[in-house]
Parts: sequence; structure tokens; C-alpha cells
Amino acid sequence: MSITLKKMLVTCALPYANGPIHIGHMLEHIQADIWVRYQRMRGHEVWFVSSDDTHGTAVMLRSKNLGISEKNLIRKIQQEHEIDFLNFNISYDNYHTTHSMENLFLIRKIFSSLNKKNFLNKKTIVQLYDNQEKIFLPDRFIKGKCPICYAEDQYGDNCEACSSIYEPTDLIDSVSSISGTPPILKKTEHLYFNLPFFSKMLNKWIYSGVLENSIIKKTEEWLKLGLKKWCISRDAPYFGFKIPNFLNKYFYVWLDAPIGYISAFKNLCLKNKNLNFNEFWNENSKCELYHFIGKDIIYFHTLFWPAILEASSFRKPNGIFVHGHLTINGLKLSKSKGFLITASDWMKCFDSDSLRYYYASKLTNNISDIEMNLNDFVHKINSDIVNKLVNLASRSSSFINKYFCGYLSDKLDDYSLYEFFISKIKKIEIFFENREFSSIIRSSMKLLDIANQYINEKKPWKIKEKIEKNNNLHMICTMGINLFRIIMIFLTPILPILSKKTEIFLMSKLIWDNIEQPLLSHKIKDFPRLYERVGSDKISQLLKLSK
Ligand code: NOT
Ligand code: ZN
Repeated sequence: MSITLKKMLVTCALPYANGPIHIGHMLEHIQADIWVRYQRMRGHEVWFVSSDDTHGTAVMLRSKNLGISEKNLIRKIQQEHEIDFLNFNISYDNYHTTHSMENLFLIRKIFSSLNKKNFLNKKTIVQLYDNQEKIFLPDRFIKGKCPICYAEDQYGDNCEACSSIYEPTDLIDSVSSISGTPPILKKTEHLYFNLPFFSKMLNKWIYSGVLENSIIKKTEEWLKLGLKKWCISRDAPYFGFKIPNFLNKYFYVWLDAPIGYISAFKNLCLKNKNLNFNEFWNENSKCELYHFIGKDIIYFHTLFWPAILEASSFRKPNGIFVHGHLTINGLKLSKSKGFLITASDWMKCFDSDSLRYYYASKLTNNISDIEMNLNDFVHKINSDIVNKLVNLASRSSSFINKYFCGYLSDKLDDYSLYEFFISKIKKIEIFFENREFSSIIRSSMKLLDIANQYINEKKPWKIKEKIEKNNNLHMICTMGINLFRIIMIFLTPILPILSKKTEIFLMSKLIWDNIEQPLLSHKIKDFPRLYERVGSDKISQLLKLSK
């Protein structure tokens, strides 16, 4: 069946350039990558970009601590991030940086557009100031009690317990996390974006099919509380882009970070002359734009971002896909609490397909948190990938190689069973489209149980007449290989390494549109080592590294 081909741009939230990629970040990049690989398999034109988020006080203080310049820090970190994404086969077309010419150009353009349309105004406010360190305190460097739900130990900008957004001065009993002293109040002038002006537009936009229901509800609550003007400037010292004609003031990192989505694509257009920037970003672009994000940054993406885009006459996203947070053995990943499994530590103990598979087995399209139990992980990988999937190929191919010179028969043993597998395609397509990856894994495993059961019942190892072409043995083993191939096509977006190895083994590409035609009278290779069992002894090694 033919489908209408689309052009899409897909992004992940930009990781901060102040620390390593951990497997919590990787949840999002893997989720988006699976979706992107699926869309590409269906023939759509998909551009997948992200970038390091380089500005702000955290990067500034980090580089100060390390005694290197910010530029050197972000260069080094970007290299490490790119290696991590490569190791996990995240198929970015471009991975850029917000400290770039493109981003500077775009923020200036957007700034001047906001200015021209009168969406900005200056206001003098009092702000929390660390009088010991002589620095205005960014929201993330103030801790105190949430003014809404009274949860302890919350940052100055939003509450992790109740997701409320507030002013840092609203925080109760605050202290500076730079010096540990209680901050003082100090006057300063700032630039505000007229977010309330866009309430009406946002109130409509959130119902236009871009958000899941639970995200609509959250955003509705914020809209009901009433939007406030958004402060988009920060005082020096700051690492970021200077605001034109506003002495010692910088653009707030949360303004230039989402613009990083646009600039990563703009930079890609420089490298690929066939791409047309305006076609993707014009106000009435027909191309589709999707952002994958975590639930902690919904506000920025459902309110600020569409308002800024609307205000500066860029197109708005078609979908914002939000995932929950990762817990490991019940614990939250946290640098400050000393429990962080980095992507590179993971690769010292396990492979990347296994993490991709495990995440897929847990991912749905809602924002519930994802719990990773490491024993369960080892068990699932060995039982699903090794015992069910790879084993089906191994037990079927050995006879093909031994008695039939590696050639598949020209008929299948059981066409109705083959048809039954094919009848699941539509369902799998819908699961992929809707990002219900756990259902794909569940359905695939059910099918594998049926396939393995089929081999168990046919007992090819008991068949006496072996050599003659197209005998039962030949057709049963060919059937096994073909059922394996169907499942491998389904799992290709999830398991890129295993699927590459499978293509070499089957001497045939795993192509979505070819699922329905079985591989017949076709030569395959000797059965290779497709996948190594994962060792439970590696769990303690990983936990040691993560301390
Ligand atoms: N660096 C941010 C974070 O929370 C994400 C920025 C995403 C870009 O890790 N954003 N917008 N809007
Ligand atoms: Zn709260």
C-alpha cells in the first residue's frame, strides 16, 4: 500500500554542555531515534537534529572551576557528546552547538522582530544577588521551599514535585548554592517578552493535535492561572550572547536554547545544498516539525516556544512528544546525589542495542516514569533477544547450511502461519507511529513464541530424508528463517546493530515494503554470531563505575 510521503524535522532537547551524557538523556535520544528510523524506513524524508546547549551560568561556573575558558569546555564536551550518540547509533543528520554563528544570527533576527512588533519592554526589578560572589543568582543556583506545594530543596524556577513555575524571589528560605549564603535583594533592569499577549493563540493551539491529553491538561492549568511576562535577559557575568544596545546584559539561555533547534537545521542547510531552510521554517511551512522532550521542560515547549515562534513569524511544531523520567533500581539519576550512569560507562559493561531494546520494551506515549531494574534488564535481553529471536534463526539456519548449500527452498511449509505474521503489520505500524514501543516488543515476542513453538512441533532435527531439495526439512527451516526475518524488520528501528548483522547473514536488506514477499530460493550465509548473551556480573561493574 502506498502512503503519502512527508518531509519532517525531528529534534531532541539540547543537552547542557556542562557534563556527560548519561543514560537518562539517552532515553530520549533513543526514543526519538527509533521513531526517526521507522519514519525513514517508510520512505519519509526525515531530518534529525540536536545540539549542545552551551550558555548560562552553569557552564560559566564549571569552566571557572576547571580553570579553562568556556569555549574550550564546550568544545571538549561537544566532542564527548557526539561520541556517545554515535556509540548508541543515534542517527543525527546534524549535531550542532548553540554557541554558533547560526544561533547568534537567528537570535538577533528574532530579537529585532520582537522589538519591531513591540513585544518587548524593559522593567527594573529586584533580584536575588550573592553578595559574597558578586553575582546575580540564576534560578538553578537558588534552593529553597516551593511556594506552591512547600516541597523542600527546590530550584528557583520550577518545582520538581508539583511542576509549578514561579519567580525565584517567591521561593521560601532560599540560599545561594554558589556560596551557601542567603541571597540579598538587588535592583536591576531587565527585558520582558509579552507572553500574555499570546494566551489566546496558545489556548487554541494546544487543542490542534500537537499534544497528548495529559500535556494539554497541564498546559491548561498554567493558562488558567494566567501567563506572566517572561524575562529574557540576564546580568553579566554570564556566558551567552550579548543583547544589542543593553549594556552588560545577555540573552537568557532559555531563549537561545530552543532557537538552537532552528540553528542546528540552518547549519545543516549549509552542509546540504539541497535543503531549503525556508521550506521548513516559514510561517506556513508544509513540512512537519516534532520535538521530543522530557516532562520537566513542558512549560518551555508548550508556552514560551510557540509564542516566540508566532511572535517572530516562524512556523510552530506539529507535535511535542513528552516522556517521563528514568529511575534505576528505584533511584533517580542525579549528579549531586552521586548516582550517575554515563553513556560511556554503560558501553564499558554492555552494548548499545541492549539499552535501546530495554527502553523500547518500557516506552509508551505517556509521561509515566520508566523504571530500569538491572536484573530485569539482563534477564529480558537474554530471554528475548538471545533465547527467542536469535535462537529462531540459529536453529533454522543450521540445516539450511548443512544440507542445502545455504539455499532457502522455493516454497514455505505453512503459508497460513506466514499470513498470520503479515497480518500484524498494520498494528505494528500504528504502534510505531504513536510511539507505543512497548507494544511492539510485546507483539513481536508473542510472534516469536509462536514461531519457536512451530519449530518445536515440526522437530526438523528428527526428519530423516535430508538432502532432497524442497523436502519438509527444507521448507520448515525456510519458514523459520522467514518468520525471523519478519520480526527483524519490525525491530530494525530498535536494534540497528543486530539488524545490520542480520542483513549480512540473510544477504538481503531488511526493508519495510518487502515484508510481505518471503525470501525463497535465496542464498544465506553460515550462521554468524548475531548477539552475545549479556552477563549479570556486569551489573556490579556498572554500579561501581556509577558512584
Ligand atoms: N538544556 C535543556 C535541558 O533541560 C534543554 C533545552 C532544550 C531546548 O537539558 N529548548 N527549548 N525550549
Ligand atoms: Zn511544588
